Amino acid sequence: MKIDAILLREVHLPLVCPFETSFGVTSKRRILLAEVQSEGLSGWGECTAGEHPFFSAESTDTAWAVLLNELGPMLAASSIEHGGQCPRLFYQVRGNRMAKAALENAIWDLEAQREGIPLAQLLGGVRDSISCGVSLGIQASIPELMAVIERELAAGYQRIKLKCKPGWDIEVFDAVRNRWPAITLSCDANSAYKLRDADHLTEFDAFDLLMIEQPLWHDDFYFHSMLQKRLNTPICLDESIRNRRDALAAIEMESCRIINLKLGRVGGFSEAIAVHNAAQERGIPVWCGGMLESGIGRSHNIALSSLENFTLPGDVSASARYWADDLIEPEVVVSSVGEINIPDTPGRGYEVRADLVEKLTVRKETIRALELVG
Ligand code: OSB
Ligand code: MG
Repeated sequence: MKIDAILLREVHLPLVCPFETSFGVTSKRRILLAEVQSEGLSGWGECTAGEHPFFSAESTDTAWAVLLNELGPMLAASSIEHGGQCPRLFYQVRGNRMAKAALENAIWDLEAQREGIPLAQLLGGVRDSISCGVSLGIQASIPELMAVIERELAAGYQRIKLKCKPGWDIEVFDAVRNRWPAITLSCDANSAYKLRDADHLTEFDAFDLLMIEQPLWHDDFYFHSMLQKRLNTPICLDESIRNRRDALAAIEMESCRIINLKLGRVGGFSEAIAVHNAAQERGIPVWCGGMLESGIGRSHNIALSSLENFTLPGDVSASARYWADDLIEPEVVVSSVGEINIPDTPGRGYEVRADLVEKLTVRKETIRALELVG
C-alpha cells in the first residue's frame, strides 16, 4: 500500500471519574492518535502509553518523540502491505512497544478496510460478542466502593476487578465477599507488593478470587513463580508480559496461570496474536486488558477479544464509563448481560468523529515520505 501521510495527534480527554491505582491517580488522559492515510482510506491507531512512565517506561511524551522521529518516518518510507510486516520494519527500535502498536494497529485497520472485512475477521476472530468485566480503581472508602460495585453489577458486567495495594486489600475483599458471596471477583495490585508480603498475600486465598493480577515486580517472573507455589489463587501477569517469549517463560516457570493481554504492552496485533497462540497451545487462558483507551483503542481491543482463547471477561467496557463524549460513533455499549457485540462492518466498525478529534487536538504533526525529485 502507498502510505500518503501519517498524522500524529495528541488529544486531551477528561475521564468521567478519576481512576486510582497503586501507582497514582489519572483524571485526564493525554492520548496520542495515529492516522495513516493510504489511497483514500484512513487507518487509526491509539498509543496506550500513560501520561507518566509509571505503568511502563513509556509515556505520552516519549511515545510522541519516538513516533515522530523514528517510527513514523520508517513507516512513511516503507512499502508494506500488511500490519504483520510492522514488527520487522520497526525491529531496529528497541522497546517503545506502545508507540509501535499505534502505527501497526492503524495498518491492520487499513488492511481490513481495503479487504472490506471486519478487523476481527482479519485477525482470525471466532466470536460475535465478547464478555465484559470492569476494573474499579481504589476508592475513598469501602461504602463508596460498594456503591460502585452495585451499579456495575446492575449494568450487567460479568466480573469485578478491584485495584488493590497494602492497606486496600483484605478488609475490602472481606466487605465485598460478605455482600456478594458468589460474584466473579479478581484483584490487580500493579506491583504493589514484595515477596516478603507472601504471608499476607496467602490470606487472599480466603476470598475465592478468580486471579491476583501482577502482585510483585513489574518485570519479574521468578519471584512470581515462588509466590504462585504458595497460593491457591491463580496469578495473572500483566506488566511482565512484553512478548511471546515472556509468555513462554512465565508459563514454563509457572509464574502465572492466566495472562492479561494488552495490545499496546506487547507492541501491536502481531505480537498479541503470537502471545494468544502460545498461551492457547499451553492451556493458559487470556483476557483483554484496558489502558483507559478512547473509543479508537477500545475498538481494537474489541476486535482482538474475538480470538478463541479470550475465554475470561476482559477490562473492555462501555465508552460511557470513561468519557462524556467518546471519539467514535456509535459509542461502545455493553448489553444487560455484560457483552459487547463485535461489529460486522469493514475495519474497526466504529467511525472516528473527525470534528471532535480536531477540537480536542492540542498538537498535530504530519509525516510524509520524502519525495524523490528527479
Ligand atoms: O493494570 O490493568 C491495569 C489502567 C491503566 C493502567 C493499568 C491498568 C489499568 C486498568 C484499567 O486496570 C482498565 C480499563 O478499564 O481500561
Ligand atoms: Mg493490570
